[in-house]
Parts: sequence; structure tokens; C-alpha cells
Amino acid sequence: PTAQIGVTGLAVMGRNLARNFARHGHTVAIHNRTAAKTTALAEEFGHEGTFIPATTAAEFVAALERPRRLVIMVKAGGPTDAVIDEFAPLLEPGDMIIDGGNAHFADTRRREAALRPSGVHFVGAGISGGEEGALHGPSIMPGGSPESYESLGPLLEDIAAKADDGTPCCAHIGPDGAGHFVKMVHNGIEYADMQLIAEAYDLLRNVAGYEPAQIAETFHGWNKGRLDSYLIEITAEILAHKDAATGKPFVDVVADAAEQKGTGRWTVQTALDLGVPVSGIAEAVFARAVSGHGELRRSAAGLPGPHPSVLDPRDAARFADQVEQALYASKVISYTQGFHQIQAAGAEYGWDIDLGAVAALWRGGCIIRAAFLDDIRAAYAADPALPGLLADQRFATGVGEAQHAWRTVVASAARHGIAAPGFSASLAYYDALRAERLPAALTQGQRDYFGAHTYRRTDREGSFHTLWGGDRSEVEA
Ligand code: NBP
Repeated sequence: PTAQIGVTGLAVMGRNLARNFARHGHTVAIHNRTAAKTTALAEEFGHEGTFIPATTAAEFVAALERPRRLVIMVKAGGPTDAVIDEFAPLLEPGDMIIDGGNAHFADTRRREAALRPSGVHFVGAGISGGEEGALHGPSIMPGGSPESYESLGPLLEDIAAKADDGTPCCAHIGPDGAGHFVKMVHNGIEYADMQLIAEAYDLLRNVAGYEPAQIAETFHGWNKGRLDSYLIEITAEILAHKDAATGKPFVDVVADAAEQKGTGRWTVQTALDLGVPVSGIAEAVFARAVSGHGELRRSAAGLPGPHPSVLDPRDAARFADQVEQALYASKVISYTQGFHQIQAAGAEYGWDIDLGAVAALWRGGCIIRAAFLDDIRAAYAADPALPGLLADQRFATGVGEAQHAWRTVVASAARHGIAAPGFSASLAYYDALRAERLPAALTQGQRDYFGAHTYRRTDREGSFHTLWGGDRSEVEA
């Protein structure tokens, strides 16, 4: 056996990952359920490196050096279980099965627990960056045992994207489902980032009165500052693009119903279970859902609201600058919420995740790569126990300086009748966090009134209940 790594599942992702390993000088065993894909890969890209095509599972396993490293890149869910069931009996203690698909972290925990007694390491590895990333350097989030990472880490780090300082965008995240959990939150943050950018576009278009080409220019400018990111960069390109058939801006000919594959929804579902407020991410998932309910939207189309009006050009430029500030501040909130979710899951599942390392490995290769992530890395490096990003001086100052513009933008959106759920929810979260007193006190009173759920007091220890149906005296519960 001569292959350092094997890849089974040769659709777009697996094929490009296999090529990436081969281009880095590793001998790669390749396998796919439908053998034609295996042959095609070897024929088309054999010149890029050394591939060992295998048609049967036994041939594939026999081609791998021990301990064997076998990457599964098949459709998440049932197919992944089917492939594990096929290969696990052929493996020996110390071998590794790496699932690079978009598995739900709970499935990864289940699979890892099922394989552990056999001594086979199951590594759930989140991989971000799409097809291009898989080929040129993705961001990789491997979970699983520390021993598995000792053997696997160097290979993964070799093919991963590199941050500007040369660090590979790959690090051991934590045991069992930790890697897939972090990948899930990455996708949730990606939803939020995309929604916030979409709101910024909507406001520039319908409040500032900018045409798509001018918004492309504006985003291009923003991309030179603190918002420098892959998503802002591609947004500028998309907005500058004209439809060949009609000559209209591309964005005007695309149906306005956003689809989703489910990782954003998983992020929100999991956050609800963990009791972590991820309102920015949730609003992004909901905004896509709203866009898809065509009939409901059509039925509401005639409802009253402000007449469309755009700002005077002299005020528009100032407004555009305020939108940049609102976008920055809202983005900080999305990341604050996402990192909180990772921190909470770490505590729940005993993962001990290094949040700074997570920020560091998102700096390259993945969809949310951004200059900004280096500031998050630095914030957690300075204080690994940081309660949240707003507790870091740089973020507190940045958001503090933006908060006035942020409010202006949210108020303008409401006044002009433009939905800006991401900006609004993020601002509400910011204001709730900084409030000295929340109306939660009243909520506790209501809960005690109708359900005798008790409350705590600000002035003494203990749990209390007021006899609401009786003389309204207070008793200690
Ligand atoms: P797909 O998700 O489209 O899966 C196709 C692959 O799964 C093919 O190799 C297919 O084999 C194999 N497969 C299926 Br379907 N059922 C199988 C079964 N029962 N037994 C064995 N093999 C089976 O491929 P992809 O888009 O390359 O994505 C792979 C994984 O990476 C997914 O989990 C995806 O969520 C994740 N991911 C994708 C992206 C992306 O940008 N596409 C990004 C990040 C992560 P066949 O050729 O015989 O049909």
C-alpha cells in the first residue's frame, strides 16, 4: 500500500479534494460508488499527481498506508452511514474515517461513539469553501480524537488555505462532533453576513437611490476598509454584472426567493436548544423563508406603507456611510452570537474549543473569510475567557462609534418601509445587552402570577412567590 490518503465520493467536492491532495505530492487512493467517476478523475487529472483508482471497497482499503486515512465525501445523511457501514468492517484499530461532508454534529457524535469501541477514529471534519476551496485550499474544521489529529493534521494543513500570515486554515477543534458544530455555526454566520449585505444593498438602492453599478462601487470601496471580505467582494462583482439577454442589471432579473440547504436552520435550532440568542442568524434564516412565501407576499402587496422616496443626492452619500457603520456593527453582533453559541456548545459537550483558533482558521479558504476575523483572533488571544466580542476594547469602540449611525439606518429603514430585520435585531440585541434593567423583571412577575413560577429579588437571596389570588403577600418559595 502506498496511498497516504483515500477519498471516496468523487462528486465536485471529493474530486477537488483528491486533486488538492495529489497536487501537494500525496498519493491518493480514489473510489466512488459509480466507478465511472473514479476512472474519469484518474484519466483527466492523472498528470496532476499520483492517484490509485479502486473499484471495490477492498481494493480501496488495501491501497492505503497504515494507519489508514479514508475521507468520505458523499451526500450527508443516509449515504454517509451507508459508506461507513461498508468500510468500517475492513478497517483496523488506529485507522481513521474522515467525514468531510456537511453532517449534522449530532450524527457525527453518534457515528464517533459507534466506531470508538472498534478503535477506528471517526473524524467529523467541516470543510468550507465550496468546490473552488476544495481544490485550491479550503478552511478545514476537524473534530475527533487528538491522536487522530496527530496523524491526519499535517496532511489537512498541507491542503488547507493559508491565512495572510501563512498559518494553515485548519486546526483540531475538539472531540467527536466539535468540528461539524463549528462548521455549522460558520454557515449560520454566513447566512447572517449575506443577509446584512443584502439589507445594505436594499437601503442603498431604495433609500439612497443608488443604481446597482453605483452600489457595486460603494461595496468595492468598503472592501478596502474594515469590511474587507470575500462576501463583500463577490457582492460588488454580482452588482456590477449585467444580464446578457436583457442588458438589465443581473440582480434585477433574478427571482427574489432565496433558497437554503439547511445548515442555517440547524444553527438556529441548536441555538434554541442551548438557550443562546442568535437573533441575527435567525433573522437571516427567516428572511430567506419570507422571500420564498410567494402567495403570502402577493396577498400583502397592497397593504399601506410609506410611498417610495429617495434621499436628496447630497444626503445619500452621508447615508451610505451610515449604512457602512450599521453593517459593521451588525456584523460584530452576528459573530458575537455565533461565538457565544460555540462557547455554549463547548461547555455543554465538554469540547474546550479555542475560539481564537476558530477565528484564525476562518481567515482564509471559507465563505466568511474576512480581514475582521483577525481582530476576533486577537481578541480571544488577549483574553481566552472573553465573555463576548463586545467585551473587547477594539470591538466595543468600533461598535460604540457606529451606534449612532446604526440607529439612524434602522430608523430610516422603518420610515421608508424597508425591511431590515438583520440590522434591527442586531441593534436590539446590543441595546438589550447594555441595558441596566430589562423588562424581564415584568416577565417574571407575569410568570409568577399565572403559574406560580417564583422570582428572585434584587435585594435579597432566595426564591419568592406572591399570593396573587389571595392577599398578595409574599412568601418564600
Ligand atoms: P453530493 O452531496 O452531491 O453527493 C454525491 C456523492 O455521493 C457521489 O459521489 C455519490 O455517488 C455519492 N453517494 C450518494 Br448520493 N449516495 C451514496 C451511497 N448510498 N453510497 C455511496 N455513495 C453515495 O456531492 P458534493 O456536492 O461533492 O458534496 C459532498 C459533501 O460535501 C456533502 O456532504 C456536501 O454537503 C458537502 N459540501 C459540499 C459543498 C459544495 O459546495 N458542494 C461545500 C461544502 C461541503 P455516485 O456518483 O455513485 O452517485
